[in-house]
Amino acid sequence: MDAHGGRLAVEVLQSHDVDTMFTLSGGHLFVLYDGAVQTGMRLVDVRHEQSATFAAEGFAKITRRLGCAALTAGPGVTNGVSALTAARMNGSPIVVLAGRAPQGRWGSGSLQELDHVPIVTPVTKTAATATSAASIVAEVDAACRAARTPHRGPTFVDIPLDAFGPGSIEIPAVGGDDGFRGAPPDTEALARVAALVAASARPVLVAGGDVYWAHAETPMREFAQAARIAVFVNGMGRGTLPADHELAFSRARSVALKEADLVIVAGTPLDFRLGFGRFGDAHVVHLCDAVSEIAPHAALTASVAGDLAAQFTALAAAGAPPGAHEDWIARLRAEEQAKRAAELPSLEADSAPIKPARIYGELKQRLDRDAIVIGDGGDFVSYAGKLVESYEPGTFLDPGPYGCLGMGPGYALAAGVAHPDRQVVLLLGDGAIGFALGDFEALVRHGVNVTAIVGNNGIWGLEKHPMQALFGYDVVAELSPGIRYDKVIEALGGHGEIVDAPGDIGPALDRAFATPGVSLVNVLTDPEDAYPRSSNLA
Ligand SMILES: Cc1ncc(C[n+]2csc(CCOP(=O)(O)OP(=O)(O)O)c2C)c(N)n1
Ligand SMILES: [Mg+2]
Repeated sequence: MDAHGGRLAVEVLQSHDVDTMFTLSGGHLFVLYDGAVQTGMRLVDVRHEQSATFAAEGFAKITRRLGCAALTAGPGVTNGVSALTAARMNGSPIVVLAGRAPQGRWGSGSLQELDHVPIVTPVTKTAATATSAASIVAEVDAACRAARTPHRGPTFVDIPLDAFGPGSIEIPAVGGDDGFRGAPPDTEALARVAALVAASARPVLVAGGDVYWAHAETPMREFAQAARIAVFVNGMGRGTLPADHELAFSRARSVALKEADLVIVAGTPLDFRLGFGRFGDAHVVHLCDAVSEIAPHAALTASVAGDLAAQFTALAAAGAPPGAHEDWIARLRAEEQAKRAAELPSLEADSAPIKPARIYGELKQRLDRDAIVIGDGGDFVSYAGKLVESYEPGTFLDPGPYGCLGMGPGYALAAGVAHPDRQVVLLLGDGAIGFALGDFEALVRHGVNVTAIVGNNGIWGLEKHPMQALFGYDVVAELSPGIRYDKVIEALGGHGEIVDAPGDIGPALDRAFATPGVSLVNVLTDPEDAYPRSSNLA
């Protein structure tokens, strides 16, 4: 087609099913915006490029489609680096396009002149500069393909101001699946895993984000059912098996991983969240979407790389001897039920100041099955990870292993844009809210339905309590107590409430859910309450 480079870039994105671009304005991007306007690409603008990039990642996480952000040259790109890194660690498929100072005058000191590629190369799958209209088409198409191909991740293309010149170029066709599902797995390796399952007495499956990205939740469930295997989920794996499925467990995790004789970890790294892959005497199997993801540091009995849906389909066909694992499942169910019974009082606690668990006791009663819950904070969000149940894929979003605070408003914007008809709940620590507070203006302006809840303990709780435990004192962990974040949201055009009594939480949440647009319930919580955790900096 005959068009300028901005339009060509957008047409390529659209051929990869991208319909939304998150951005913050900059003159280096005007031609790209013109391309978006010409073609009906939705532009959603924010107040900080970190939020634009997190919104692109959140959009990908929620929709399992490519996310896209456009960042202006120089500071726009460097502001996006933390979010790009998070997307890399999460294997989230996003394409980040950027402006760039003109190549014709490179080195003369143009405004915002910076070579971004060496900066983003370590935190992206691919990073390149497009140097002409033809190169824009080729590079943006390659970036989309690389981002979508397992193991997925962020890609980057910057476009110099003087490379947008018109061209007459064909947009490459994206045919069917086009290999984006990953390579067919090795059938012999799968047969070894099936034999381990058949020989095991106490097997456990841990399913993570790549099961979700691979759309493998149905074959995963069929495998779990056929092999009668207990399932735990983490990260974006949450909801791939509904929390109320008879084989879904969460509270029994430490017992399960300690006593298992076989631990199959699928679609998630054997990182600090999984004790780096050391599970007592168990055989450890790592099922990955690509060879690059197989843990190099763990003592693996077996590993398989390739399309996770195909892996589970093959394993489901093998099944397991009838009755082989029932005692084990009953043992875990008893543990699960005992732990859940023990936590019930905290969900109803009437103590003042408010304990964070009580907030979740109230929230759980009000969440729809498909509510999208986003957690951005320390201890307050750790409670959410434990107490909020996920019933559908793509409904619980946290920062992932990179742990970057400040992703919440960007993710919430993406959720609100992608699913205007669903509950979107944004859980924030009072420390975390400071990173992207300005982007509540973007949430209000774009008219998304988001209910934010702040666990306001006046401290960086996840840092203060561990430093106390390690050093006997703490520094730089205090925030001003009782800040009226509810009034900030009112000033920005949303609905705000402050709550300091346990009995008022529920009614405030009801009003917040009933109010269209952005609401924020600012709950003053007990700074003495520390989330019980065994390690902090693993
Ligand atoms: C960008 C970034 N900076 C710092 C940290 C370190 N950090 C992790 S949790 C935390 C405390 C969070 O405090 P808050 O959001 O108030 O939640 P609380 O623990 O008090 O519930 C900090 C500072 C981080 N993970 N990310
Ligand atoms: Mg706090």
